[in-house]
Amino acid sequence: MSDRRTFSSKIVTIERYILEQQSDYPEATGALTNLLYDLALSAKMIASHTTRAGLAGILGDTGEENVYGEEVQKLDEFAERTIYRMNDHTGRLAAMASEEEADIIPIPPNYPTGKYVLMYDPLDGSSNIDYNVSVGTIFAIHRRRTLQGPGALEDCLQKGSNLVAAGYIIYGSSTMMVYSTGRGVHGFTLDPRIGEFLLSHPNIRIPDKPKYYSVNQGYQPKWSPAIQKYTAWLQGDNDQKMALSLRYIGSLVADFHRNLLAGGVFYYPAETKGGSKPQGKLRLLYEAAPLAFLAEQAGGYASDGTQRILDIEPTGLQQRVPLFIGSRPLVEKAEEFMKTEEA
Ligand code: AFP
Repeated sequence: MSDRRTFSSKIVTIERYILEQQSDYPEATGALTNLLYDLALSAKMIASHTTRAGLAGILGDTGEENVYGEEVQKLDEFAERTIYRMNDHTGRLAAMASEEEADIIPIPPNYPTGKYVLMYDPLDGSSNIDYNVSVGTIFAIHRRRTLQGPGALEDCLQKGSNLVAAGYIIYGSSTMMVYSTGRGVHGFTLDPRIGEFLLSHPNIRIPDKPKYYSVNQGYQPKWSPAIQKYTAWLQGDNDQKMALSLRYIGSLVADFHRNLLAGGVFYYPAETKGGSKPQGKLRLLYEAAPLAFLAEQAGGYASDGTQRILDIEPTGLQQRVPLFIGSRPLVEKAEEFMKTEEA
């Protein structure tokens, strides 16, 4: 018989972990705890589809476009519906907002409303699905601002520093849920044999020594001189002769996750020189702010090049922002380069 002491780490399910965290707050009603647990359950349902995507014959476009004019894939729809149906009736939410929808998603009038709003990108990186590349779900939770009744737009248009919780699920070689309620970042890996998320990455901190820079270098001709110089700096044009390796998947959750664990910077800058993306591509509320919350909780930082992402007051659900995110010194370096442009 094997020695039981060989395995020193405890086996902790996400359910138990979330509950234990709640017990530190005697005033907590359990609404946030249950909301996070429902998201973990949604993740399992979505993961069961992403892993069978090819087999189930659900690959391919639906032929429709989302509010940004991008093609919607069938798995997007499944993820969207799953998260909505898991959360519309629980009495924990005042409203939801999804990257796939132009307006806020109200709670049906026959169900009670609650004190939180949930914003989510149901399946980020979905253009990669057909190629078996990792995709992800991103979520952000705010406390509602309005006092009662149905949730309103102003409940969703809050800056990232007000976030109560945020996280993502990555559907990759394994499925992981990574989240923070403002007390560190914790990662759980789904054991498909037992259908449980188990704590695998407690208290994630971005390593001090960065390894990677991540950017779509194909757009380089459209970058401003500051971004060009910053990229050269990352490639070794610096006093320390520190040259980082390039890794870019084109699936934000996967790129962010790798750099969170390995150290590095991801950026999606604004395009100049007649480029079609003057504000970059990524959405403040569904992508930049929740990941910025996680980055800061892990000792990193996120900026739009001139200011902290978490300090940006949103003006619309679909607002885009340039994004620099990851190891703090690397993101601050980007801000330094951007300042030279302003001067
Ligand atoms: P899709 O959901 O259309 O695949 O877009 C993914 C994404 O929003 C984000 O996950 C990536 O970081 C980024 O776009 C990749 O964009 P580029 O293809 O322009 O590099």
